[in-house]
Amino acid sequence: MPYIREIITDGHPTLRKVAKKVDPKEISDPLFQQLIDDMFETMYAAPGVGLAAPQVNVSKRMFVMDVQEDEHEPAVVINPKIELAEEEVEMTEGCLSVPGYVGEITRFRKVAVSGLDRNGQKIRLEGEGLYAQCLQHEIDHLNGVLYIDKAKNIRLPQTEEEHGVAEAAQAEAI
Ligand code: GNR
Ligand code: NI
Repeated sequence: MPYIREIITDGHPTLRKVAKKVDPKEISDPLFQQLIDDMFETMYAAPGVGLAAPQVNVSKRMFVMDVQEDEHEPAVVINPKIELAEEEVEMTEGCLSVPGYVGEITRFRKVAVSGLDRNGQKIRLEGEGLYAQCLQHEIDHLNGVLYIDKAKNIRLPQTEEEHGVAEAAQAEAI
């Protein structure tokens, strides 16, 4: 059974490490499959639209996400690599590991990411807007980077929409 894991916050050293590549042979390990299930459970409980393994104190290059926008499916991405990045735009961002705050960050409007899924099969995800923003945010976590390192005007949320971002809910759903 999946369980909710503790999400570590800024100041915990694991968030600052460069996470280790996952050996594809490890993906079929029941403990690794359990980690994936637990990460979904933890992300939905938060609630959040993405969660990277370092946020549950596991320094491995994998994340889960579920951005219900443009009919995107929930995804697990192991050993992700950015294959395409187009057009820089400013976006409002929050993070479950920096609870309560939002900031403005420059992200690519559109990205494509390759990696492996939970069956070890090659996948390629492509999207725009919040979906692209989330992919970039999660890959940053795998490199020990938090959005507050790059963002400006980090603040307590001022509007309902910003509250939505800070609570890591999808801004559009507010
Ligand atoms: O749930 C989340 N929402 C969010 C909103 C705007 C930009 C990035 C994100 S990711 C965040 C969950 C999280 O901290 N993932 O690492
Ligand atoms: Ni985050």
